[in-house]
Amino acid sequence: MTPTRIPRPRRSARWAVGATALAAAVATALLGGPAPAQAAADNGLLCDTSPTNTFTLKADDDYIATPDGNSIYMWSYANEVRGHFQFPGPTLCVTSGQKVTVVLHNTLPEATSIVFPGQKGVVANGAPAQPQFDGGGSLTSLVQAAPARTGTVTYTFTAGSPGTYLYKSGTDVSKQVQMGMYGALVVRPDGHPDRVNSRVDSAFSPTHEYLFLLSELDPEAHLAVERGGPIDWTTFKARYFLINGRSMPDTLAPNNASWLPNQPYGAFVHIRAYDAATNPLPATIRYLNAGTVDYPFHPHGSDERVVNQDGQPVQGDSGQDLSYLKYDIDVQPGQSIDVLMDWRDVEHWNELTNPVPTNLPAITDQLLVGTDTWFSESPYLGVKNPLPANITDNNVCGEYYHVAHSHALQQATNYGAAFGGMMTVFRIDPVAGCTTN
Ligand SMILES: [Cu+2]
Repeated sequence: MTPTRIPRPRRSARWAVGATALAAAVATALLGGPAPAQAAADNGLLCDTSPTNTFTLKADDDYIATPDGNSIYMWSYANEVRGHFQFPGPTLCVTSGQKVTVVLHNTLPEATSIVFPGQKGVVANGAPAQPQFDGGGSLTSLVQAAPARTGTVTYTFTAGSPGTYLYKSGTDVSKQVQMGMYGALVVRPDGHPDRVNSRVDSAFSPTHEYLFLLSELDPEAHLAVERGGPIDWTTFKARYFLINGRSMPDTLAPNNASWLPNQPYGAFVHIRAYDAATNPLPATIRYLNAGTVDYPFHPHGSDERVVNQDGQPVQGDSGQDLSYLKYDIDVQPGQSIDVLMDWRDVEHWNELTNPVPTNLPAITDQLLVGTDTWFSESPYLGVKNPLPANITDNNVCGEYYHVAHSHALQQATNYGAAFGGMMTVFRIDPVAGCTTN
């Protein structure tokens, strides 16, 4: 289907009017316009794979868009097979125990490199990957680099313990990582791509796998680099907060949205309520922090089960399950946290509360759109009440929506305007599914 452009706020005031407007904007973004809500293929983790586990990345520059109309100069990676710049870099999916080759072609005006934190025995151009120094003994790079403009370096390693990892620049790290030089590496258990790690109880629904690669940027730093100058770190202040390279509401747009050509990865989560018979497997969300501060991420309405951290299962010495339910997923710089998430107790809700009476609020609490009264009261997972006349109903099949965002609310902004930034939406379809889309 052809994606519909999500309406964008043109001025911050639209985002400063509180939760009602946010809910309206979310619903409009998800359901407004002629296109139906997103199909499963439009969201979830997109993997770059290779039958030989060989990836060729081009370090390059281009621009990204922010929801408030800004255009920001970036450095990042293109998968040279596709040949298109993207931010963040391609998500590389490999299998634990297999040899991985990453060829880096540099087109940037300075040397660059890739480090693979968490991977052991990395080889660069045939030699052990190790820090590089100039003739005076000063560190020039954490690992062998590709020289400026036309350089190439080849890294190989054996994919380690299953989980989620960063790959990122190891050269002039503060600058180049701020400029966008990072991506995710997903290592899958051998023979069980449908598990987070080697444990049977880490199984997830393969069509409900999500990556939340969290980061932030200061456009002034990017402007300085665009003009060929240094970054003034004394005045650095992050203004945009990103999931997979996008800020809310762009996080809701589908993967490969045509209007975000350099930001192919969405962050909209679309699941179905747990049902032992028809939907027994949870979704998985892979949280990964490419920034320099903590991101206390939390979904609304449901805990998530932490099963893997920094590429290691959450278990005891004898293999006993130590996974735990958590509401706030506090992701620290460089850290990865893999969780399982499902939506439970729906049967209970159905018995006791469905259908929820639909009572119109006072006119002053209604959002007026054109000549319609636009009213978004949720039908509460499954049973829709008839709405009064002249009401625009944007709910498709009784599905439920929740925001999920950084609980550090300054990170839920776009250049200071709330709400935006590191925020997305979870959509939960009723147990019976949603035949409308
Ligand atoms: Cu919240």
